[in-house]
Amino acid sequence: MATERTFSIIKPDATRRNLTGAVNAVIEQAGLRIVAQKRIHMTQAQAEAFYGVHAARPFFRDLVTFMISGPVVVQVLEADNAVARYRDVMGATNPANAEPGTIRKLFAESIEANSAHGSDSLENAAIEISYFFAGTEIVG
Ligand code: IDP
Ligand code: MG
Repeated sequence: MATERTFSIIKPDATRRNLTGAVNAVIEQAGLRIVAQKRIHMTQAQAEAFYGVHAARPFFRDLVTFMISGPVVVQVLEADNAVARYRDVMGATNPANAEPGTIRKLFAESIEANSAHGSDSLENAAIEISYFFAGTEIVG
């Protein structure tokens, strides 16, 4: 299996509850390496661009408002099969449907405030990583 990099966000509901370390422990225990990480407060323009694919969805406005409601931690995660592996580690979008032990089952407050973002494809991972990180900030 090929080594991949995926993009992760620890969302404002998790940073607000001081869960950055707890989420990172789940990530690391699953064998994903955190090869870049920084805490930022997204601007409205950044959040709108990042979630642009969802612009037509009914929850888009609320999602952008939520994502700029507090700081987030943006990360690059590296592992064999990192994209699919991190989707598994996060669990289903709706925490009610997430498997036990996943980040969303453990920590999410709701389908919106669901504690984590993870890229859905290798192609989107590269786009999302380059949106927030310079190559020199990623140390594998
Ligand atoms: P994903 O994060 O599991 O990939 P997406 O469908 O890409 O899920 O949705 C992006 C984000 O939008 C979700 O993580 C969640 O925060 C929010 N979201 C998705 N569906 C809903 C919904 O039905 N109501 C409110 N927020 C939603
Ligand atoms: Mg998605």
